[in-house]
Amino acid sequence: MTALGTLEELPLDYRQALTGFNLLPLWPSLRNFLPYGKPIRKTAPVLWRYDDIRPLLLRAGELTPIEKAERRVLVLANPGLGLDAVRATPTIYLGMQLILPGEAAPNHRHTPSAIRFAVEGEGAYTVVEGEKLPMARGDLILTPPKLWHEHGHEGNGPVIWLDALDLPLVHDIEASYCIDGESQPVVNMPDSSQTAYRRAGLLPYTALDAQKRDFPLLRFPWVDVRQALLGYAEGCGPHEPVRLAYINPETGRECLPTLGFSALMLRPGEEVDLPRRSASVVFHVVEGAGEAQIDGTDIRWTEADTFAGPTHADITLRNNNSAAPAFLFSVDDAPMQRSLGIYETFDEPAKA
Ligand code: 1HN
Repeated sequence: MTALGTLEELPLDYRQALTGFNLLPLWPSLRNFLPYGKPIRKTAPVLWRYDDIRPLLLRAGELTPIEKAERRVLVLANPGLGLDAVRATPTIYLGMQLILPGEAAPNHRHTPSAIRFAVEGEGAYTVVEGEKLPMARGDLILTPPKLWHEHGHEGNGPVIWLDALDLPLVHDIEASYCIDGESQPVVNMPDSSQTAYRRAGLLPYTALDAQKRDFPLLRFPWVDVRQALLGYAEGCGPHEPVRLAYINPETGRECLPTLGFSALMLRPGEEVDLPRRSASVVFHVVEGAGEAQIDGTDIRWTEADTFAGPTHADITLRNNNSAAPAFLFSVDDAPMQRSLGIYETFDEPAKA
């Protein structure tokens, strides 16, 4: 194989002439853009401990009134990508958001897709397109692209949740913007996860005749997800990962166009090698404590911690408790990779 030519090999006057016309030779940097076999990844395997985040977020509650923040958030930024890049992985934005009793995070809508995953406290809610969605610990709330959403808090004590957005992608393609709106009238309808889409395998009969809806189900209560994992585990083989995908019940596919969500149960004392995937990934600990190895980096996680891994990573997860299961929530960018036709899983661990 011939080595590619370098920039330095080219005469200075030639390079200056190119620059003058906004031109670049491709060959000196071709291998940066097209490495052989596996992408170049700057994303670091990284852990954000809830014990570190929580006091700083509560302090933000004292330092910055909600009116001066709109959303009171600390961003979980991946140091491998540079903190200024404001992303946990190349495509996934993560933040921890605090809302205090009586506060309101005003109504708006925007092009990036978002989700909230409730971490601590009770009494907060999100209203999405007039549907009031309670946020109990572990609940997943979707705020799909361009839909109105606002948050409030009717309980006592701080409420904290994890935000995940496809903001890095939407911003990088210069398509991210938002519109502010008046507070939404709440329509007199219980949230649909408690009514129309109560059980997997059952749909409102009229849904069979209607066009499939993009976002029929906006809240996935953790109590149901946890119970489903425990039930599913009974039918899984000993080495099969106990992992369930959150889906759109009308299409059977992922519930947002860009990001995918799943819940994982690690049986008591279990260690699982996840198949290597082309998607980048984030894990948030709902219950339990254990370890992870991501591309050789060791991570020790406990409840409410969050950790991230790059695309194409070798990931092992271990539950350190030999008596109780551990539960993780996960976000990945598989849906956007699928829509680009590049999503892959690999049978073999990555070669060093
Ligand atoms: C957003 O709309 C929320 O609605 C939270 O709570 C975090 C980060 C970037 C852009 C929009 C929210 C956000 C966000």
